[in-house]
Amino acid sequence: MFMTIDQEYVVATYLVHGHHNFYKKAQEIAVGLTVGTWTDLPKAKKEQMIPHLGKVIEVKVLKHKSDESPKALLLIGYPLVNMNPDIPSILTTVFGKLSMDGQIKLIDLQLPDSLLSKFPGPRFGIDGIRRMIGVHNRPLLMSIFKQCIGLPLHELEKEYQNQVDGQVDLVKDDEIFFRDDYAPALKRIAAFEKYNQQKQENTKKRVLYAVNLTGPVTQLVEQAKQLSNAGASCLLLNVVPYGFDVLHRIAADPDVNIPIIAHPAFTGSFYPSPYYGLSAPLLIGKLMRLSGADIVLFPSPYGSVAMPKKEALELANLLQSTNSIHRPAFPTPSAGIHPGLVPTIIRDFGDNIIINAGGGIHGHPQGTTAGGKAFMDAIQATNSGQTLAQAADNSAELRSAIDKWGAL
Ligand code: 1AE
Repeated sequence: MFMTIDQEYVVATYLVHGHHNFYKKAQEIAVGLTVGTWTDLPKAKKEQMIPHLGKVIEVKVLKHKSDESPKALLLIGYPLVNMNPDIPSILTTVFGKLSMDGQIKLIDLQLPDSLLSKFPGPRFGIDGIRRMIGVHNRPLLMSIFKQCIGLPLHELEKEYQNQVDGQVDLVKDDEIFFRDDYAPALKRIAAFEKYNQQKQENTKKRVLYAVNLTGPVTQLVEQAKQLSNAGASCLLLNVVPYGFDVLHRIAADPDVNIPIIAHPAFTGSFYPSPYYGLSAPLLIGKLMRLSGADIVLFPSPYGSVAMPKKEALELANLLQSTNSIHRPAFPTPSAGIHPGLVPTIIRDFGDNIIINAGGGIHGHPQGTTAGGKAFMDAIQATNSGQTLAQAADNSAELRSAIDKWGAL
């Protein structure tokens, strides 16, 4: 769809609605977001500005129905010399003021390799996380703490054990767990990692616990180092509220030697409109991986907070695809996931994913541990070519889950 990237430019693709002269609009963007004005400049100033001037690469007018407004894709190149190698300067250059200029949506960004290589990308990625956990031949299973706030450590510890006993591979804090006064992060890490070690002796599988990273942004890198030094096995970050650059700096820090899970909190403020904001594949796929997320959550096409399937698949592909610069990150389709959805998720996204559930584990009729087991039985069955109905004949936990939530 897109032309080959020019080494000297960041190329932004926009979807624009409602203009009568898309070529003029493209030219205004290319000049307006780089050197400001062109035709009025004296000759000497023009020469000085040439390296900084944006250029229109392509204008593709799209077909539209008679009752719709005209639309087009505009591809604009922005000189690398105008930006720093960080997401804030790139986003402000290509979509700062422009994001407020009528019906325009940023669909994609193509960065040349020279710029891509200045971003950390995932430190562990899919292979690194599989090696840490010791599971290579099936999707991983992650459980979300669904009740955290206000609970004392001993109750969370019990809840943690219930999840791990259900055979899950990872357990993550809920993203809203900020006020952990009764069970501070360092104490949770100590208690949960101790249980992980006990379990590992029997199962030979390591479970990762993702602790929610919170606090003032100026302290988050230090905080991440402290949690990592204290034995945390994984970090959870609400990337968009804190900022992509926070993820970048944590992922790039050699002292934070643990994987990072990116939560998509707040991204719904940007991607759902066809007219405004950023596309979900760019925001939750490309930018998260670039900035250093090893695991990226996003709404699946089937659950309670659904994302259109085409976008979810494109997003997952941007995380998983191999390139010579950054490791692949784990796609984690989430929200409203229950065991009956497992075959569909694996059919659509493949098995290099993490299946992630909160309510679909804790809401199991026989409790959290049975909830985890029902998922794992569904995963194992799908992986070995069995239907859920066949597997449920040998798994009371899976049978109960299907009776409660059905199967897609
Ligand atoms: C897309 C984010 C999903 C999430 O954060 C979450 O907590 C899901 O919970 P359940 O599985 O829908 O209960």
